[in-house]
Amino acid sequence: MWPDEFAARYRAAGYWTGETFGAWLRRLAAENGDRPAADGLTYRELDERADRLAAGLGELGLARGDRVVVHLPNGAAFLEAVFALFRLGALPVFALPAHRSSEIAHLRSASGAAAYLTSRALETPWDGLVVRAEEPPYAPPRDLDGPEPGDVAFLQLSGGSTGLPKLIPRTHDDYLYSVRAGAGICGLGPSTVYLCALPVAHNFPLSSPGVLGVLHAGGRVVMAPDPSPETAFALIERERVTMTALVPPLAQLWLDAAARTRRDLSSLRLLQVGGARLAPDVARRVPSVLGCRLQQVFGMAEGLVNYTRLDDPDDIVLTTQGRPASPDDEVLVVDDDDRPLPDGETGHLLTRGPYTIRRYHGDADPAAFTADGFYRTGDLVRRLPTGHLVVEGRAKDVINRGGEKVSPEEVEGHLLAHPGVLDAAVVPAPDPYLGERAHAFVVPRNGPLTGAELRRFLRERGVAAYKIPDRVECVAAFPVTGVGKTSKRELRATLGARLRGGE
Ligand code: J2J
Repeated sequence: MWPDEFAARYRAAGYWTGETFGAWLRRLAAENGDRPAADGLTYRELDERADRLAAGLGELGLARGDRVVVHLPNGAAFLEAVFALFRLGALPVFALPAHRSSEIAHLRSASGAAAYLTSRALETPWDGLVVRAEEPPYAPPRDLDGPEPGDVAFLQLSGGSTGLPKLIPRTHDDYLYSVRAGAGICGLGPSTVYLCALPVAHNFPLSSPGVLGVLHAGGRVVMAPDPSPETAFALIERERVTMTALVPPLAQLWLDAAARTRRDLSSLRLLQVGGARLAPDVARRVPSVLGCRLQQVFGMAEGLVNYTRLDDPDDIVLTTQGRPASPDDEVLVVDDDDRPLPDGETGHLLTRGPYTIRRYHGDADPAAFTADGFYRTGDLVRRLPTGHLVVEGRAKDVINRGGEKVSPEEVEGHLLAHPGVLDAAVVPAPDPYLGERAHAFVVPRNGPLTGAELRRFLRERGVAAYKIPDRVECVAAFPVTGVGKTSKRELRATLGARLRGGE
């Protein structure tokens, strides 16, 4: 993935330490033994279970290099499963709990997965090897060849780039570095108690510094079955949680609920918010209402993660999305012709570094990378002289629905599969709570169509609920650009104007 000279530099700098996830957990178990790791499991138990599950998965025929779709809710079983796969050198392909049959089928075909590791509550149809978390096929541990530190450890789903969701290959070396860097920035230690409220398979709660960062520091992970204030506040009180991570709409929900709760939230020291734009007035309420520090996190599953620092001045924490985790993260802000812009001007964010990919799995979408290996994030940012980035917008065709990324192209494809739909265009509509929601414009083929009917059609096709357009509107025709393409810009403007008109 990285040219030799870069790999050599990242090793020499101590970023890539040559450890695999399997060896890493073994070391943590030796260091932390009977200390609690996650959800009632000690470090040693997690390590032993990963060994026994790896052996059992091996007996079922899984081997190094195989891909396995992992579709599990938050819980210790997720950690057991992925560490078992890491030990085998098989690659987890991370699905989100919200995913349904259409997403699982896409992950399967894009990765060529050999098996599906799931739980009864989430399971979707799969023709082939299915392993359920309720019946883990443990077997006596045995020696396994295992992967190399430079091998791809897993495939993560891209939320960030235009088109159908792509798979992101992350190596043991690069991912462990991003986890260690994040753990240092957030000051994690053995007394850290992290509440995993977001779905653990997502890059943010998994690695920024998230569950893996807390394990690295010898801390304790508490898995929340859902991120509602009711569930989370009870866990914070009972487990004396010190830190958690949320997307902006949840932060808003928690702030509203915290003002009325009887739960004791006083153990909370740090709230990380990221995944989508955080409004400054919501940011401002975090310290006063929750009594803890705020950290903004602007990251992407492709790599680069920016954090505001714990000792940054308040105005930086409230109004920027942080600065890169690594001194060797290279960040360029460029104009439409890839010419670098001075600090303070808004442009396209390009990046490369010791934990940012240089290609997608199967070389999908090569245009997302420059000739010299920078990833085109699709984000429009402005850089301050301090190096902090402010996210100003987006150039890619993605809807960021409160942190959940929706590809309009994917949803349009599903809508076009309906026999009554001649054309479809999905665009973001401003929303005070989610930031954006999805609005589908549809041209019916013959006769009227209702939004309810189309939404039902998408549900029945097995599309995740968060991708189903919040509104569906039938129109006679789409506005077109000079070259005859559907003008999404004009459709977006229509929605914006309506909102301003109070419609
Ligand atoms: C505005 N937009 C943001 C922010 C991400 C940590 C945190 C988040 C993600 C994530 C992650 C944003 N303000 N604070 O992987 O490790 C938008 C950008 C970005 C895209 C990436 C992590 N934080 N975004 O959200 O892969 O548009 O990762 O390119 O899901 O989310 O989405 P994703």
